[in-house]
Amino acid sequence: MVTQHPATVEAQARAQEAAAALAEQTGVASHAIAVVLGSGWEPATDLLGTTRAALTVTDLPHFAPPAVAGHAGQVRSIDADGTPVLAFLGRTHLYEERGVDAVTHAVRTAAAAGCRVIVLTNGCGGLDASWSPGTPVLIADHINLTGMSPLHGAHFVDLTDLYSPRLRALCRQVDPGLPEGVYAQFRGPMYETPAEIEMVRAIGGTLVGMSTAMEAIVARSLGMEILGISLVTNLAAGMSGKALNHEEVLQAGRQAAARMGGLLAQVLRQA
Ligand code: 8IG
Repeated sequence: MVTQHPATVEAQARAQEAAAALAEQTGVASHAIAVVLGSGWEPATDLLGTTRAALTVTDLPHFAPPAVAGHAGQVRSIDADGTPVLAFLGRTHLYEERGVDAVTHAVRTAAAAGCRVIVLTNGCGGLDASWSPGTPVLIADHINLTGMSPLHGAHFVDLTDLYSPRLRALCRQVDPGLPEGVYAQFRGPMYETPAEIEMVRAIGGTLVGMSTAMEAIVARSLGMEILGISLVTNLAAGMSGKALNHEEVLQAGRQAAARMGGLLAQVLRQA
């Protein structure tokens, strides 16, 4: 094994600390599957299983307080019919300017807590006009437009099949109508211009958001299997003739909660 960059060693040490605190505070020694619930996904949380313990993220070492309305900043240990699930309600984003290690601390903590599968969800804009707000879309691949990497040093990581074909097939068994898309991550916090959306379309992107790709890269570097699901909460800029706002994100989440919660509940039990 190639020597890890000191920044990786330090990030992993912080995650070990957080995982130890998590085990102590939840009374659950190890978790199997992690779920990160992004914008609009919070109403689906209660459908995943029985909550055994709930903490505020900042009760755990090295987590930043939430910066976005609709992000609860909670961590739950959920029993999904015997599968111990670690759920993060909300995440840290690049635009908070806490750095890439803050953005990926939950992923590293989940891996240190024993999780071998991670489900990354988000709210995003859609480039396919047939995806009305409230449509869940499986992430088939991503395009990283942030100009940043969450890895440190000469750490070469293969990203082929980053978003597990096995878990996507499982999702389509549960909900056969689910479309797939290619997620383009921007840094944010501004939404795109209509010209940027046309660029994304030209390079093969169909979803735009401000999260997920950084987390997926780190999850892969740690050997986790990754499922990505976007909730399209708005048509991408320039497509609807209307300005984008955060309230429609929360509204789309409430509207789609039952479908998303049911899907996640099945996946957690069968993954
Ligand atoms: I919710 O249209 C949500 N998040 N970049 N663009 C980007 N992020 C988003 C969007 C969007 N909608």
